[in-house]
Amino acid sequence: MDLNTLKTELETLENECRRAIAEAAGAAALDDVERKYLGKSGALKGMLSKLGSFAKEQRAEAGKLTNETAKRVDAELANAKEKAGKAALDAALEDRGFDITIPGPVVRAGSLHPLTRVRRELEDLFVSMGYAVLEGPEVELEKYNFDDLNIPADHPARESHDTFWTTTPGLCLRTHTSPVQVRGMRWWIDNKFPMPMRAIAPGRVFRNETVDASHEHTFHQMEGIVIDEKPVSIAHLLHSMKTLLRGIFGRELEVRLRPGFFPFVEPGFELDARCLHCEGKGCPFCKHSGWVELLPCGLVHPNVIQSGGFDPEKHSGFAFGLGLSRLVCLRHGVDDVRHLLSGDVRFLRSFC
Ligand code: FA5
Repeated sequence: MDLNTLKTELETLENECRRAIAEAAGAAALDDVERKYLGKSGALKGMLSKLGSFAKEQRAEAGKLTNETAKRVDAELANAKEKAGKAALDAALEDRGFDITIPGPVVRAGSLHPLTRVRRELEDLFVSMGYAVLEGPEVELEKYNFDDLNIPADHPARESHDTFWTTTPGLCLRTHTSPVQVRGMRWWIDNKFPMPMRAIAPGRVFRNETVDASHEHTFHQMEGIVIDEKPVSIAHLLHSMKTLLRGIFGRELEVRLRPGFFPFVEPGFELDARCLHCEGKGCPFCKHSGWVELLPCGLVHPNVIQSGGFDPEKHSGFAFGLGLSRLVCLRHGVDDVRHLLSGDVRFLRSFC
């Protein structure tokens, strides 16, 4: 074969291909065309087998002509396939009555629960003051929840905590975060951490009590404890409580301190904050008293220091048990503590 004959044959084949492509209806038909002309045993591949019949000096030119034809047909085919794909999509969309002008569904971003936010803020604040953040178990031994906290077996404080007992004797759902006081002291000593010991322990607590706007059966507290070899006074305690409230509310809150009784502190105090819902006028949240019981605290009782493994002759300290759930309500204007763990998305969305 000579080059002119090859050119004519290629031209005829290319025209035939273009016609076949133009006539093919849809992607499947185009696949058939591809197989017939460009496939392994297709017509254009067959042309390459004829190259052996060319004189040596013409062989390169003949190969080039054949490849160029194959490339043009390939491009034509790719173009046709793209158009067929688009046409198929348009037809499918048309069929389903799809309207691209209708706005899509709104994707709502989630956000952190206000309790989580306030807890993290408090953790940052206390960590910046050198406190460690500790955790304790929610299912707690009676020993840590009561005995080691200087609460005698027949003490009314056990009743007032309305404990959820498990079927295992001596095991309950913790009624407060105070068990972490003793656990924390032991952990501090075991790890030979330097004094003073400063720690907070935020967490969930449980009480079997009648619920109302300011009382939930499941709520959050944050324990705080400082133990030092140097004498720790009520002035240290008050300074820390004021720093805590200023850090959370960004301003001085009106607070009042009154004597409070907890067997694990001596002396003990109740720090109340002026109710922000009613500005002190009285509402269901503050039980119409104008004040919200927020932050009981006191100097750690020597018996508790002893249970923790420190020597009460040489060590002293203070502790507090912040009502985290109530604090979140006060800060965010939530007038009923039961909203916090209700799982109601309308409530949660108001914090997005
Ligand atoms: C205690 O739980 C003590 N362990 C606190 C403490 C720690 C005192 C260290 C001294 C030293 P109380 O039962 O008062 O104390 O609870 C502490 C705070 O938790 C309350 O001031 C209140 O803000 C909050 N709280 C108590 N009961 C509920 C409840 N049912 N629902 C929501 N918050 C509550």
